[in-house]
Amino acid sequence: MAPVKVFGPAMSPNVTRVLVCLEEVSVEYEVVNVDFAAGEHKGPENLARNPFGQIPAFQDGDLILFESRAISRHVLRKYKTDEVNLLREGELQESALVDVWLDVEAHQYNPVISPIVYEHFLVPMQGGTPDQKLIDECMEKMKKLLDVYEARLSKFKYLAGDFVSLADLSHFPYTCHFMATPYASVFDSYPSVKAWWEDLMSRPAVQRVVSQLPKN
Ligand code: GS8
Repeated sequence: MAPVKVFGPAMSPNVTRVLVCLEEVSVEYEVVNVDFAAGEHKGPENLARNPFGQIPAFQDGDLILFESRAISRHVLRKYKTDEVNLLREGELQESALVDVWLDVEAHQYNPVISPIVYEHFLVPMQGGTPDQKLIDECMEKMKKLLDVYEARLSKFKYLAGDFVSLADLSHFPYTCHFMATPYASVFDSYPSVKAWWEDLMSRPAVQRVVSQLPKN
């Protein structure tokens, strides 16, 4: 069977999210680069896959998808096994809690962490100066968020309960980059969050993706 295709560079966080899911369910995949510098993401081929001209896009046979969290859910639903059920499908309460914490990641965590990563790494790469005021504001919001995460993770091993799920894994891409910034030490004040992060990083699927990423 032809491997599924993921369009976009592996190091781009929303692409990384999809790769972690594919690794978790052991599905063979091909990463097809989309050259941002050449504007390929806004070209007709990528627009046909993702009408917003963004990455990632994804192809599984006839099915073409975009939006990394939707792609991730598709992958985990289609390729789930009895051992690897990272959406907790078939368990009404557990899957509802996975949805809750997946939404927390998308709507609370991502908007706070992504500007820090963007300002710290991408802005200088593009010749600009990081907006320190924005970083500082996001760091203040980050601490408030981590208070909530610490309370949750001091009661449960993972965000949705005592089982790992997409809700946890979805935090990996931006946190991985964040951990290479000088701001990473904020995690030291949150022992349960730190233990959770170390546990996620020790997962073989996560490590296989890490090995594909350039070192920051
Ligand atoms: C966000 C995709 C996105 O912002 C998702 O897939 O989760 N909600 C979407 N992609 C960025 C690259 S960062 O990984 C992108 O393609 N930016 C170019 C643009 O917006 O023009």
